[in-house]
Amino acid sequence: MTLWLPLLLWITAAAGVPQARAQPDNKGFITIDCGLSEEMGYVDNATKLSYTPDAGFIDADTGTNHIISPEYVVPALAKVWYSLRSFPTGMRNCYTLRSLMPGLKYMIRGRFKYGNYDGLDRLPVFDLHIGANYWHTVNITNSTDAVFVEAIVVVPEDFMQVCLVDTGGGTPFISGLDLRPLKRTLYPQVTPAQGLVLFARLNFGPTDETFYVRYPDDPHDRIWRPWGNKVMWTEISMASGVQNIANEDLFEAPKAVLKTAIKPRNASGDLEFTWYPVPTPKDPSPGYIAILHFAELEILPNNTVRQLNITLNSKPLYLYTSDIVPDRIYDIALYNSGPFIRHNNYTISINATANSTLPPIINAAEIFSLIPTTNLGTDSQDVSAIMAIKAKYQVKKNWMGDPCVPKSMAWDRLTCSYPPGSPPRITSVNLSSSGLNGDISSTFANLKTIQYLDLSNNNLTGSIPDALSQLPSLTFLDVSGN
Ligand SMILES: *[C@@H]1O[C@H](CO)[C@@H](O)[C@H](O)[C@H]1NC(C)=O
Ligand SMILES: *[C@@H]1O[C@H](CO)[C@@H](O)[C@H](O)[C@H]1NC(C)=O
Ligand SMILES: *[C@@H]1O[C@H](CO)[C@@H](O)[C@H](O)[C@H]1NC(C)=O
Ligand SMILES: *[C@@H]1O[C@H](CO)[C@@H](O)[C@H](O)[C@H]1NC(C)=O
Ligand SMILES: *[C@@H]1O[C@H](CO)[C@@H](O)[C@H](O)[C@H]1NC(C)=O
Ligand SMILES: *[C@@H]1O[C@H](CO)[C@@H](O)[C@H](O)[C@H]1NC(C)=O
Ligand SMILES: *[C@@H]1O[C@H](CO)[C@@H](O)[C@H](O)[C@H]1NC(C)=O
Ligand SMILES: *[C@@H]1O[C@H](CO)[C@@H](O)[C@H](O)[C@H]1NC(C)=O
Ligand SMILES: *[C@@H]1O[C@H](CO)[C@@H](O)[C@H](O)[C@H]1NC(C)=O
Ligand SMILES: *[C@@H]1O[C@H](CO)[C@@H](O)[C@H](O)[C@H]1NC(C)=O
Ligand SMILES: *[C@H]1O[C@@H](CO)[C@H](O)[C@@H](O)[C@@H]1NC(C)=O
Repeated sequence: MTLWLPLLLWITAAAGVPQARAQPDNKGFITIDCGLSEEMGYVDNATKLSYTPDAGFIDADTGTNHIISPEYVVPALAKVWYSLRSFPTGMRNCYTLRSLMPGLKYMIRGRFKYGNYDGLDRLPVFDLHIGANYWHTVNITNSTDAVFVEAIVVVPEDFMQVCLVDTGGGTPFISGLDLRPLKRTLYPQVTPAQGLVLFARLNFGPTDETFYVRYPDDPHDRIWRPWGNKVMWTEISMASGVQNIANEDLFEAPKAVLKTAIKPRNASGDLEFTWYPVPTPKDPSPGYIAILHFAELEILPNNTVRQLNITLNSKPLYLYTSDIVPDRIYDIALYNSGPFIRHNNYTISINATANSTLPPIINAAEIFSLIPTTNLGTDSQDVSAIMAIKAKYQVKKNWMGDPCVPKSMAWDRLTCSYPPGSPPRITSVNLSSSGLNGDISSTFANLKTIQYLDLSNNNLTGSIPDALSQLPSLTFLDVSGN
C-alpha cells in the first residue's frame, strides 16, 4: 500500500518567555525572530533556544514589521510565528549572517506563516536565494500553514546572505530564520558545488502524533515530523532505543527518532512511499536523494529473521540493498550519493525478502532535492570593499545581496566583469550625484580591478587618497563638483 508524502511541514510549539540575547550562542546557532519589534530577544520555552530580533541582520529601513491577524493566533502558537518582516519594495532583500566558518557545512532554515498580516488575504509566491544561488520558491497556499524551507550547504565565505526575491507573485515576507553549523562529515552529498533542499524528514511511529523531535533531542536541531498511518501501519517502539551512534555515522539520526518504527499491519504487506517531483524555475525535474534509517526494536524469537528488500520504482534502490538486516545496536542508514534517475513519480518500497520471516520496518527517512551551488559570488575582497563603502556613505539604491550576481540583480551604478571560472569583479563605480558626504574613502583603493570611478557632484571633502594612484586599471577618476 502506498502513502503519499506531504510537501510541507507544520509545527506548533509552546510559547516562549522574554529574555535578553543578541549574539549567536556557544553552539554556533543563530535563531532569528523576523519582524520582532522588541529590542531584546527571548528564550523559547520548548527548545530553550534564544531567539534574536532580526534588526542586526538586515539593512536599516529595509522591509516593514507586521504581526499576523488575531484570528490566526492560537494558544499553542510559538512566539516566533507572531511577527514577520515583509518587503514591499526592492526586487531583492537580504539577511546577512556573519562570523561563519568558511568552507563549513550549515543548515539554514526559513519559516513562513502568512496569517493574513496585511489584511489583504493575498497569498504570495516568491523565491529564496542563498548568496548567488537559487534556493527555493516559497508558495504559500494557506494563510494558516507554517512553512519551513531548509537547505544544507557549504558556506564559502565567513558570511552567508539569504535573499527574498520578488518574482511578481506578491510581497515576500519571512517569519524566522535559523542557522545551524554541521560537522564536516555529515551529509556527504553536500559539496561546495551542490546543496540539499529538504523535501521530507519523517519520524515513523511515535505514539504522540503531535510530537516533533528537534533540539535538544536532536543536537543538530533538525525538525523530524511524526508520521504514521494507523490504518496501514502499526507502531513499534523500544524505550531504550538503539544504543548508540556509530563513530562514522554520516547522518546522526537522533535516538529519540530511532526508538520508534512502523511495520505493515498485514504481516505479508510492505511499506511504500510515493512522491511527485516539484519543479523549480531552474529545473523542471529536480534530482532527489533519500536517506533511510533502520534499527531493530523487537526482540526476535530464535529462528526468525527480518530481512529487507528496498526498491525505487521496482528497481534496487541502492547497490547491495536486497538483503538488509536491521541491527539492534546501530542505525543502518542507506543513502544515495548522486540523484536518482529522473522519473515522473517516485515510489520507494520496503519489502520483506523471500527468506525473511518477519515483516519490513522503517524508523526514519529524509528526502532531499539537489540544488547546484556553483554560481560564484563576487570576489570577496571586492565585496568587503563595496560593503564598507555602502556603510560609510549609507548608500540606499538596491545595494543588497551580492553586488554582481545574479546579473539581473547586480547593484545599480556598478559594472562587473565575469571572467569564466573565477569570481566576478567590480570594474566601475559611478556614485555621481548621490549625495555623498565626508572624505573620499581610501577603501575605494581596495577595488583592485576598478577602471572607472565617478564621484562627481557630491559633497565630498578633503584630498584624494594616494592609494587610488596605485590602482593598475584605473583609467577614469572624476571628483569634480565636490
Ligand atoms: C513553559 O513550559 C513549562 C513546562 O512545560 C510550563 O509549565 C510553562 O507554563 C511554560 N511557560 C510558558 C510561558 O509557556
Ligand atoms: C503554487 O501552488 C499552487 C497550488 O498548489 C499552484 O497552483 C501554483 O501553480 C503554484 N505556483 C507556483 C509559482 O509554483
Ligand atoms: C487551511 O488550513 C486549515 C488548517 O489546516 C484548514 O482548516 C483550511 O480549510 C485550509 N484552507 C484552505 C483554503 O485550504
Ligand atoms: C495480507 O496480504 C496478502 C498479500 O498481499 C493478502 O493476500 C491478504 O489478503 C492480506 N490479508 C489481509 C487481512 O488483508
Ligand atoms: C535461543 O537460542 C539460544 C542460543 O542458541 C538459546 O540459549 C535460547 O534458549 C533459545 N531461546 C529459545 C526461546 O528457544
Ligand atoms: C508514475 O510514473 C509512471 C511512469 O512514467 C506512470 O506510468 C504512472 O502512471 C505514474 N503514476 C502516477 C500516480 O502518476
Ligand atoms: C528484491 O526485489 C527485486 C524487485 O522486486 C527483485 O528483483 C529481487 O529478487 C528481490 N531480492 C530479494 C533478495 O528478494
Ligand atoms: C535465502 O536462503 C537460501 C537458503 O538458505 C540461501 O541460499 C540464500 O542465499 C538466502 N538469500 C538471501 C538473500 O539471504
Ligand atoms: C555616471 O552616471 C551619471 C548619471 O547617470 C552619468 O551622467 C555619467 O556619465 C556616468 N559616468 C560614467 C563614467 O559613466
Ligand atoms: C551639499 O550640502 C549642501 C548643504 O548641506 C546641500 O545644500 C547640497 O544640496 C548638497 N549637495 C549635493 C550635491 O548633495
Ligand atoms: C514490494 O515490492 C514492490 C516493488 O518491487 C512490488 O510492487 C510490491 O508488490 C512488493 N510487495 C509485496 C507485498 O511483495
